[in-house]
Amino acid sequence: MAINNKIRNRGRLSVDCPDGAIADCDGNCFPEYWFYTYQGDGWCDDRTLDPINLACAEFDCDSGDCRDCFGECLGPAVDLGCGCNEPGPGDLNGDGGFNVQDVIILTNCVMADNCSDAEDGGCAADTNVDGGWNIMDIVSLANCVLTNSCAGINGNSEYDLYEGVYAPPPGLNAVDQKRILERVLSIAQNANPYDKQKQGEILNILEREVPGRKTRPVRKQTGGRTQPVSRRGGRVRPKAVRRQTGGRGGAPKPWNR
Ligand SMILES: [Ca+2]
Ligand SMILES: [Ca+2]
Ligand SMILES: [Ca+2]
Repeated sequence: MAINNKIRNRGRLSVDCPDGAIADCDGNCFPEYWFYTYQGDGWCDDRTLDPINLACAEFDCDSGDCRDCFGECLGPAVDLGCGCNEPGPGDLNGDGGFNVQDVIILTNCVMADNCSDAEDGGCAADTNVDGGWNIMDIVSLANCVLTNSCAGINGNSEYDLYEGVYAPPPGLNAVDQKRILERVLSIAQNANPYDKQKQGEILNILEREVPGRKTRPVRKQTGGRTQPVSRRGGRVRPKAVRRQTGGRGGAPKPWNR
């Protein structure tokens, strides 16, 4: 891409910068090469970590780096693998989080062989993203809840850092949730993926141990849809999160004007 095309709309901001510098969205001057380097590099440069801010119309919302899946600049919507603003794999109850409640719903639909009857065609239940539904999905979900990495399976590891995403359900603390999931894994990991007896054992553990469990199997197409993730309120963009670390070295200061 030609440099002059990459830095779009340069000069529109009425800020005097030294020669070789350009003003960012906040009117701070930075060396031109910062713009070549940061605009459209796949990282959202909204001054969260580095001091430069390219998340405005003048820089095409950092050439799209800071747009959400609906195209809104700095918008809250995320695509976790089952569509923009839809619950992603592992979030079977569509509440935006991943915990043992989701494991219960998953185990129920695996046992009933009806995960694909859900409104999303079984996308949320296919936690190992192989197109099928069996004990391996239970293993994958239990493991990713234990390691706070369920959204990362679909390349959305930033979402894994959102506040409360791995909170256990009401009435259960994190220690007990961990213990229950480890018990589930101790059976599931060595089981034939289609073994109904093992699936039943897992369900028994969950039903005994999880308070206020919900046994509804999966959302049906005729049922009311749970609210999209970002309209629940309380969901915020992750703070100070990068997909990589250390790629840029120390953060320089804006140039003096
Ligand atoms: Ca960028
Ligand atoms: Ca959930
Ligand atoms: Ca699967």
